[in-house]
Amino acid sequence: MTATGKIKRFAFLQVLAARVTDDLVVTNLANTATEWFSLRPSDANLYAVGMGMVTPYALGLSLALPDEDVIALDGDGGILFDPSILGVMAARAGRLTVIIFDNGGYLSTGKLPAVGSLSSTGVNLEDIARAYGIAHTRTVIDCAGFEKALDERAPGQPMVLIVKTSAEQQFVGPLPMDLKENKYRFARHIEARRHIRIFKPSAKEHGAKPVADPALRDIAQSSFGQVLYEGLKENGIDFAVGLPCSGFSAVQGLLFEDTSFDYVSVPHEGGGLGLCAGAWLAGRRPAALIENFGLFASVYHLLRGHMSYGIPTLILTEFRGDIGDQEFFAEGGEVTLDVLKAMRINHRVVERVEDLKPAIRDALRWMDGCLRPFALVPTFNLTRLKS
Ligand SMILES: Cc1ncc(C[n+]2csc(CCOP(=O)(O)OP(=O)(O)O)c2C)c(N)n1
Repeated sequence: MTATGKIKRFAFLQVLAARVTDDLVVTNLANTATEWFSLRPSDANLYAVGMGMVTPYALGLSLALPDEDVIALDGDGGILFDPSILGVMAARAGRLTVIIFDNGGYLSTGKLPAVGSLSSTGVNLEDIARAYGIAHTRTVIDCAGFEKALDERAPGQPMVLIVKTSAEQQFVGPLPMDLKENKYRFARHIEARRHIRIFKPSAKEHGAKPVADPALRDIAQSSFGQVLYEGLKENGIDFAVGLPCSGFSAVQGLLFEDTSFDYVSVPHEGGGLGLCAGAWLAGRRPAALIENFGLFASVYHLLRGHMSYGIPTLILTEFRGDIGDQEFFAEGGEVTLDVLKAMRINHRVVERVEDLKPAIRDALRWMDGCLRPFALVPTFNLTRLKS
């Protein structure tokens, strides 16, 4: 592996630490996290986010808190894992700065990695960002250039800043907390700063009346998509992501067209779940509307992200391959519930349209107490219900 720059990442982080004030900072895993912790220990940092999730988490935060400055400290390996998130970022203005430390490799996997990342073979990260539509990009190789690029950030204009670094790391000791403590500290920080409540432990135990079933009016006249749309909104879901899939196309369309609702159409379900996690950390109630094959594509994101930190998100999983569907989806259908079970993601199959709204309500209550995702799996036949 050949490093792409001459100056170590720690030197750039020192420059950054001298400049940040109350910025929310989401860091890559391993030494990026520990180096940043040693320079700017703060509850405004979310550390050690997994590969391909740093920029999605930061973008989710930025979308949920558009007047806050958010910084992602990503790596070349991290962003190359799934650069499609840059296209979502380009479509949405925000006070988000994505800094990609490009050392040409997967450095924290070993001191002398033999295998470089694609950036060491000539793939240009700034070209990728621009190809995805990011207008404001820079590549820098020294601290003076880094400072200048930081000064050139324009409010409301997302920026991707590639920093070429040497392969040298600074070994400053481990993080003094696990991911769950980090999640609590970070979210409590946002609660205090924004005067909002993110943690809402079970209302039942505190004497509050359960919310009455919002359900069941006019069901006979409504399609599945309409009831789901109403159920999400009536139960306080205020942020959703989705990748088009036939069973959810009606609800996705309704959410997309609803100008009062924050719906983000994503090119990869895993990145979408990253957005949900970021949005939840900023006080939103997120939902992901994804096909079960998208759930399979997100196993990594859920285990390394939501389940590691303990972050709730309502997952609506389309049940392709369920009985009633075409046989060529059967293998995926057969394992869907087992995959959820293996991930220890609590879930409920919903068969009847009148159970949909109560199921959403109960799932949200469960997640408030248990701080993990919950999946609702409407049967194939239910998703095909016409009014
Ligand atoms: C999905 C996944 N595959 C492999 C790994 C092992 N791994 C840990 S750190 C790392 C390198 C990440 O590269 P980059 O984002 O460029 O950061 P760097 O280590 O170079 O600082 C890898 C591959 C992982 N954490 N996640």
